[in-house]
Amino acid sequence: MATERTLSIIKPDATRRNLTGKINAKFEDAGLRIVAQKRIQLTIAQAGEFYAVHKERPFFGELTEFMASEPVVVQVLEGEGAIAKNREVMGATNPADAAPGTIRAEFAESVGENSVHGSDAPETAAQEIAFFFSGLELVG
Ligand code: IDP
Repeated sequence: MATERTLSIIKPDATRRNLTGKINAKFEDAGLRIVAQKRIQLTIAQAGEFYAVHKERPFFGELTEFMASEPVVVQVLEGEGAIAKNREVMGATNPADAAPGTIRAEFAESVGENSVHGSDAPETAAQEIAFFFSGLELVG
């Protein structure tokens, strides 16, 4: 399997509860390397641009307000099959359905406030990484 990069976001519910280190340990234990990371405060407009694919969904307003409610940690994870591996470590969108030991099973508060975002495919990973990071910020 090829080495890939994926975009991860530690969401406001998790940064608020000081869970960045515990979540990063899950990534590193799974063999994912954090090759870029920064803490930022999104505006509602920026959150809307990032989640544009969901703009017709009923939860769009709630989602963008949540993502802009407190700082997030955006990061690039690298590893063999990193996109799928990260989705595995994250667990299902709804923490009630997430497998034991996954980030969402252990930390997520609800289907909306679910602690982490992870890209779902190579094309979206490339777009989402470019949304937050310049090439100079990626140190492999
Ligand atoms: P994913 O984050 O597991 O890829 P998506 O279906 O792409 O899940 O949804 C993006 C994000 O939108 C979720 O992580 C969650 O924060 C939010 N979301 C999804 N479904 C709901 C819902 O039914 N109510 C509120 N927020 C939701």
